[in-house]
Amino acid sequence: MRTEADKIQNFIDGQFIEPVGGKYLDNIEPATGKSYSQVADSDSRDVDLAVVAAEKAFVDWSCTPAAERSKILLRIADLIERDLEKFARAESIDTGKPLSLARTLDIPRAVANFRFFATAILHTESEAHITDNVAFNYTTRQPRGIAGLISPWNLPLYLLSWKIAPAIAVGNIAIAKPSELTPVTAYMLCEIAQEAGLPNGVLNVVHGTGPNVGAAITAHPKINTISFTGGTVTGRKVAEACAPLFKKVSLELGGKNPNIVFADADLEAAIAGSVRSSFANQGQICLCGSRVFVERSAYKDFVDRFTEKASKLKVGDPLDEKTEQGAIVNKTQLDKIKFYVDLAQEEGGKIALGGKAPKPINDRCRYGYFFPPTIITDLPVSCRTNREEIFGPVITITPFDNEEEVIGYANDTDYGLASSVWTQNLNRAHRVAEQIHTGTVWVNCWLVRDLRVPFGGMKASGVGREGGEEALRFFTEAKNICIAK
Ligand code: TXE
Repeated sequence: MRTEADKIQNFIDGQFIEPVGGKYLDNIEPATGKSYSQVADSDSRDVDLAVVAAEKAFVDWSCTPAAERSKILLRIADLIERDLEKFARAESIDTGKPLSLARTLDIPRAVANFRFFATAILHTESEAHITDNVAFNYTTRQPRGIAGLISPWNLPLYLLSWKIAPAIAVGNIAIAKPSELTPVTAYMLCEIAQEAGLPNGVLNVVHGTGPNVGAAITAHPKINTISFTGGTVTGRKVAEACAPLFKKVSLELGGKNPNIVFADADLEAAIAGSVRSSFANQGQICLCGSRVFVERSAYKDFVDRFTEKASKLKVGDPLDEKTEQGAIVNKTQLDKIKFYVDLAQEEGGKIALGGKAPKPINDRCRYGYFFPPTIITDLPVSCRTNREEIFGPVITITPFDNEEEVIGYANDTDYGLASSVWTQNLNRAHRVAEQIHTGTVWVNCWLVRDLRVPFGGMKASGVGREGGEEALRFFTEAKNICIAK
């Protein structure tokens, strides 16, 4: 299996092929800042080829029995699991995340995505409605056709498989575009799909930039379903491109998630959970709790202990087994993080931890993109640092005096993706969770995942829900057949 130092080609109609324009982009390893492979720099001509293959493949795949589709998806899951270590290493090199995180989170969750949807399609219920003495209605759910699946760089295989698995499980064809920054695991997935016996053309992957490939996918009249995960600004462009063509669209966008700690919480658990939710994957998870609010009576104790714990996170070479904080995905993102740390200080914030790029990690990583866990206090709630998504290991901590106040703080953002509440008071947990405007509220936990629950954001964090039944419905078209009695 090729994972490094190679040309990452497109996968269309079951074949690895050169992009029509013959161009490639450098694929940079974040930990070293050096190019280590080349990725196809495709354009609309490659998307056109994928659509031709997709139309052809749809004829048979949409009629393939669910049990047969299920078997192939289960095989894909088994094969990723067989190669888990290779996938984890490839993803660590490609993204800069610690190998241990890729091994325990991203890749196992990608396996789980395929297994879940492979079996979910075997257990769906059909709906029928009797209309008095007048008619009998039954609803069919048919695959929609060709789905354009566009994903970001932070959890490449996990997020792409979260889209590919339900789309093809219900009989659609997938045209996927991974982020041009992290293309390797999508490439490896295509090899696995071939080995698993997925018919040619059912999964097509077109690599390249957003403006060249992503925009061609959203503009293509024959791709009628778009599932997008990425930044809010890009999400708006996707929505604008899709609206005139009446495409069905799901948008999973950014977040500025509140993490609320009440004084009655189990502080030990809240601190451990908050260190994770603040800094996992160097804070580059849309669900990270980047705004921490702590009830004033526990504030000092929390800040001291939280800072102490975060200071012990080992920033290092992502491939080192002991590393807990790897590299930032690229220089642009690193510069963005530095910009916000400067801005926070201009806005009156105090740096309680971090704030400056570390000394070179080791010789291999001398030119890598590293930034340490950074904690900022003393900022007003409504400042830019507290409102705009940074997407890095930088969080703010703010005290609050009562429930009403902190609910106001939590909701004082354009985003509404996820939140956490730490308290041992059950009534309070329910009360506060009800009033926070986010698609997910975790109580005394973070990132716990049940694939059956609806997942998605409110406000600028997106439109639509993924996961379980929601995904099966998103990727199918309901039709009602009404028969007169
Ligand atoms: O994301 P983009 P970027 C946030 C984070 C980050 C910001 C921008 O704050 O700093 O988004 O990061 C493709 N039409 N998140 O620039 O551009 C692109 O090639 C169609 C949050 O990497 O949104 C990639 O495949 N597609 C997020 C995908 O969209 C387009 C995770 C996402 O890239 C396109 C990552 C276009 N016009 C970043 N332009 C999360 N919520 O998980 C780009 N793309």
